[in-house]
Amino acid sequence: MSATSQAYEPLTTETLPARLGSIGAIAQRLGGAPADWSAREVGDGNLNLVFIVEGPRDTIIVKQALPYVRLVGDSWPLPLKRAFFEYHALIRQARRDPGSVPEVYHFDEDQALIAMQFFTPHVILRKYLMEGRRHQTLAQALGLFCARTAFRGSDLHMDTAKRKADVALFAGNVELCDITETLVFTDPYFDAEMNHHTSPQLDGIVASLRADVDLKVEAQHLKAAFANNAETLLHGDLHTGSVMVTDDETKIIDPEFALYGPMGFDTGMLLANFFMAYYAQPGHAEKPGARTDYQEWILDVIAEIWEVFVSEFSRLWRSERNGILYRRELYEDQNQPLAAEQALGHRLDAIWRDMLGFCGVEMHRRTLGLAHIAEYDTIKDDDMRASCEARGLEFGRQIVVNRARMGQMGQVLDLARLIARETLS
Ligand code: SR1
Ligand code: MG
Repeated sequence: MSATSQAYEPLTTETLPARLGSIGAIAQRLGGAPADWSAREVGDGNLNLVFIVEGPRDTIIVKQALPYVRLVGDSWPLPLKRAFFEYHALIRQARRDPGSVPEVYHFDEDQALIAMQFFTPHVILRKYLMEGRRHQTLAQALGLFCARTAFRGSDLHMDTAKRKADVALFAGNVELCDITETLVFTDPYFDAEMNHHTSPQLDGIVASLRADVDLKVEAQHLKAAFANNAETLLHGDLHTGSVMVTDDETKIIDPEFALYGPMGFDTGMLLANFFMAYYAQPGHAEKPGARTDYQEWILDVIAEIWEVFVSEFSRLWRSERNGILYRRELYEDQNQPLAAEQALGHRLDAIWRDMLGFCGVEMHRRTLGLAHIAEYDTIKDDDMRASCEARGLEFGRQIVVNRARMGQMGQVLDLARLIARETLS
């Protein structure tokens, strides 16, 4: 039984102070008595309850899993244990990239509840990008987070015993892996029950994507990589709704989909969400053409995230490669540092190719599947929305199918620009 000595029960704004009042870590942080605390529910994600709880001394976040998918309702049950995986991912991410994620104040496994740091005046990055706001250090922070968590959570850095134990621990996050396997890699490519898209405008392109043999073969290669290649501990759901920013800070939240998977996955998902923000800009422009410069800024951010990723991953490869793989005995210790550089180049090429593929399928599923994105959904004019979405779909298809032949970020960005300018039939 948990510290609250109760069987699992979802919190409400009314019950929260009394139910959490006896937990020392929470009570001390909030200050005063539970009767002095106020709570509001602000969860706008697809799965959980999220409360902002304010006390006389401090304000915290209390996140609690629900036993079902909030977006769909209780017809889709979902285990509470996802809070356990989120907690374990958060404490690992805090070690691997200090300061990037909320500090955990209290975890209650029975209540599927995490009390953690409240970021204010931060806003969700997705909203920030829709408003056309710029940020100086965003790419640096995101590139570092992706590289540090990818490298330090992998067998390039971890010893055998810790690594095996951790892979076994996160292997239990079965249902959330299943959501990604199904919603990202399968559903967009056939007429799945929960799919929806802007219709009739996108009907033609949707039919052609679902008939596209090359695309469907590549999508299943990517699914195989996701399911089989336990290279590192991933965030698992790193989109722009999982990032909070002020004009000079960047924080990463919500790693409940954490799993061991391929190194290019988190960066691919993240860049997909920037590319969709890029294609959505005409739908948010104050007047035609008003967001053209801003679109270029988004492409600059994409390029810088990848540049920072490569540079930090390479730095860690040279300085912290103490794990199971690519042992120094074989390279540096034999006075062959160039051999280690050769191996690094091969690993980065593989991450790059995977990253492009995951980026493309994420762009498809956020347009055709169950869970869409606000950048597109808030464009009221159906024709305008369809025009933005169709470009994202086309770009996604190109990078999935041609990723083995796309060697440079410049080439990818030129393709994005070309498709943005194209007259679509
Ligand atoms: C049923 S959950 C749908 C989506 O919401 C989450 O944020 C994940 O992205 C998941 O795929
Ligand atoms: Mg989430």
